[in-house]
Amino acid sequence: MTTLYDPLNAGSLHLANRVVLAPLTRNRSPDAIPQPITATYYAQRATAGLLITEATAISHQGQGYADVPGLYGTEQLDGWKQVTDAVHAKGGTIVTQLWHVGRISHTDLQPDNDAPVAPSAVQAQSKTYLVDRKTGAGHFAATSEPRALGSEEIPGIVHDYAAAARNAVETAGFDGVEIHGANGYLIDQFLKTGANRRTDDYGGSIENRARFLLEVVRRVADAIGAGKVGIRLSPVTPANDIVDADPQPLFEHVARQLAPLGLAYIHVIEGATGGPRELPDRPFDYERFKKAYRDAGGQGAWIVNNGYDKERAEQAVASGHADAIAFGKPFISNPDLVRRFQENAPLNPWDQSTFYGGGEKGYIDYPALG
Ligand code: 8OZ
Repeated sequence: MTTLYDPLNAGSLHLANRVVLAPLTRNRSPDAIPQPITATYYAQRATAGLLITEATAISHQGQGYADVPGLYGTEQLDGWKQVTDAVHAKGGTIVTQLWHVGRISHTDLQPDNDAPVAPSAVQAQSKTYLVDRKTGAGHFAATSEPRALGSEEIPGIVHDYAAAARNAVETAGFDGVEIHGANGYLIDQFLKTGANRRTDDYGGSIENRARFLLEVVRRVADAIGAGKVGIRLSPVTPANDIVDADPQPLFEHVARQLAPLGLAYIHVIEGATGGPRELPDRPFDYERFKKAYRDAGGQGAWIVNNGYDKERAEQAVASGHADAIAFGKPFISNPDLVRRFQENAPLNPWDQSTFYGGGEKGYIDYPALG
């Protein structure tokens, strides 16, 4: 029987075990540059089978929050190289998450203070986080009204994903990338009817709404090799005011199209991101979703996330529900989570007040077992 602590090959990635660090936004990268404490934070967690970094902007236009990192500037890549060197020195495997927020942004964060871009000019009822440069004080702000992307602009954004992937692997030393296709950001906005009102080849039918996602995945795979590429999807999350009228056939189509591409893994958020696993008004059959991928020949690892504890995770791997499990909050407060699981050791509680922004406190000061 396969256990949570067995190794796993996912495309070109070799995981020492099936405990994965979920991507977690921490807002500690001023000017989008990862800091020395960022390297410490990830290196402390290097015993995970796979570390997925916090969401990282592929371009200035892809930025949506204060102090989140990027993959498009020299200093950003230098900062990330310190991170990957520190993780590799400890024998870890690390991929970075490629992020374009689309409409989940604010004019203050955009090039020339322009409107954020989106499939359609539909404002999200959502908040972003800004920092006053003069006082350093942070505050939440409503996301700005976006403008609809012209179809002639789309190839440039697809190119930005591929360029960021190349920067990540060739310059910053990452083992691969995860494409952020979840949580109501740009790719999810194209996928779902609540945000996509387009009448061109990128809107309307399921095939058209999935087109942007598939163009991005193919171009990134061409740039760095499909075996180094994963994708995160969230079929029914309400995060960032996103909704689809009929997610089951949409995601089964996506699964069938992804299957032949030879990706390293598919990473699925089950339910509401960081919230309930079951949403009575948004039913979804995850087994059918996975079956659509496997029946179409998909061989990537199947990683799941959302509210898993040790028992549920061990059970999910033993039963074949998933190949690996991503943990968020427990991994923030337990850098040695794998060892604690294996030894049945108690877990440190997490401090929600230090999740976003700040410095070392609540970031690199959670104790490991002696
Ligand atoms: C929390 C705060 C800001 C961004 C996501 C990248 O939900 C995020 C995020 C989470 O995927």
